[in-house]
Amino acid sequence: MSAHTAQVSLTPPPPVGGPIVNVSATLTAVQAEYKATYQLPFSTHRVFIDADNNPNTGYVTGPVWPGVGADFMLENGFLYRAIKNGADWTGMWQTVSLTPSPLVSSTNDQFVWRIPTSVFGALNGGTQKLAFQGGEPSTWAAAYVTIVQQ
Ligand SMILES: [Ca+2]
Repeated sequence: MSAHTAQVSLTPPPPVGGPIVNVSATLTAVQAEYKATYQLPFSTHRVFIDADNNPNTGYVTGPVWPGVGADFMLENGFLYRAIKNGADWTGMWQTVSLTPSPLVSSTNDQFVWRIPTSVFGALNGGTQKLAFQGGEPSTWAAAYVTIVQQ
């Protein structure tokens, strides 16, 4: 037996690639699909959707993502619509009733949401800017994603 003592770390290493990885999305005239793998045990899994690609409308996700004005937000099994503009979370979101749930899978921590493109209505500008977030504590994907309707 060695006289030396070993230093044992009880802190797990950070997840490889970051806490939120494999981020992707597609938008067609019929359906929008959003995917991300959340590698930490977050209780909330969110996608902020700037449907009109206008940072001045919807929820301003800055200071991390000042370029995103999220008109919609997916959170776990629900879709919400921003009913005002700016960075004030209070009173920002109204539930959009969808059946079935927009969350179609969370197997192996890969979250897949699908929603009909029609829910974006007049806010569908054909280009969306997306910010993926987990919480709490608030943790953002390494980069936001821009998608163009196919
Ligand atoms: Ca917007």
